[in-house]
Amino acid sequence: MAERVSIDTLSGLLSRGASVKEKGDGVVVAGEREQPSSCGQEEPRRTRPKSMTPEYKAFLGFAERCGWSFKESECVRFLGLGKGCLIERREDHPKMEEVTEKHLLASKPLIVKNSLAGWKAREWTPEFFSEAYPGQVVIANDRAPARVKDRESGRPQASVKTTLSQYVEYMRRFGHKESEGVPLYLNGWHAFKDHAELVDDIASPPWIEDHTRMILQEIDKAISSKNGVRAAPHWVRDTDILLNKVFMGPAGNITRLHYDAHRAHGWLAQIKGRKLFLLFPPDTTNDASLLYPLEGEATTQSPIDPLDAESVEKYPRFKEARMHYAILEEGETLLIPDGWWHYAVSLAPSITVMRNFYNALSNVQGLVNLFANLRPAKK
Ligand SMILES: O=C(O)CCC(=O)C(=O)O
Ligand SMILES: [Fe+2]
Repeated sequence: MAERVSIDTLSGLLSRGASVKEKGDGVVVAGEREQPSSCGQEEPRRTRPKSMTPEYKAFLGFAERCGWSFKESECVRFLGLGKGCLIERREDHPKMEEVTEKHLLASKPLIVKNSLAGWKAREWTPEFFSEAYPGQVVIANDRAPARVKDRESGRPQASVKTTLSQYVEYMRRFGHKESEGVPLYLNGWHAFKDHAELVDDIASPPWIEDHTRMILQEIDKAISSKNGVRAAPHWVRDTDILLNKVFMGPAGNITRLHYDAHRAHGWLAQIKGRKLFLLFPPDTTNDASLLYPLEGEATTQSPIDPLDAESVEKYPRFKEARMHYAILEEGETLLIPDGWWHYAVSLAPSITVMRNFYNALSNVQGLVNLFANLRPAKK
């Protein structure tokens, strides 16, 4: 198990090459290395290299080139990735049927501005969380998603177990100094499972046709009539709630290029801060494999870092991929239809709510397949 660590050791741990333990899935957990007693003398200087993932290095280079002022229109020029296509953005609130047809069925991303009207979550800040749930245990990662390939290359994802109050303090202090290493990302917190009251602070966007709960109920009926046993009470509600997540962290937190598992659609609501999203259409995965999907990973991922010129050179077909991009601003919601590749990097301290969802007309099969593979436990 991961050891719980304090704020003073949180970032230092990774930069000092903390001891790591396997947790499965290519994820390792950082624990404080035992220090010999210093007998009142100053601790010897550590010589281990600083923790600096290639992705974070690439982000810092990008931020330098932009002078840390990221304008959407200029991003593409700084990326040096050709023209790209700005993701459609709407100011009005589109009708649900229209979004289903033009975006879910026609597979086209969309951003809706001012989409958080009535959400109490608009008042969320990192401090709100640390005051409301100071002792909540959370795990922060130096990169995401986890990759088997990282483990093979000897640089697996490192994770630190800490409390929300420690993490928020860490976030407040984080200043992009080399000595701090990579910003740790709180990207796997199931906030709504741990604190059911938070569900009241958000709402499903009225323009999104989300049938997830209904489909789960049908699956529940089908499984229980087939096996003659009822599933655990509340599993439908619990499974549904697990599809919602809160992501929080400093500028420079990165989600590497991937697409979401089980054919899920996703929406991401930006509560605080701004995030650069780079998206690539599903057909990039076909014969040409413009994104060079990695073998053997739990989720479908690409080895390409779009912010890193060397990585882009190394995978020459990538230049043919049609990039769609946007900076998601506070109060905006991004819809990513199933199969769309996406890369995200926080450009400022950020809080995002994400939900994966299913729709009866488009991706329902993904959810059915997921549960069709379940077998009743052997007696
Ligand atoms: O970091 C983000 O906001 C993107 C997260 C994401 O795409 C995911 O967890 O599947
Ligand atoms: Fe994703």
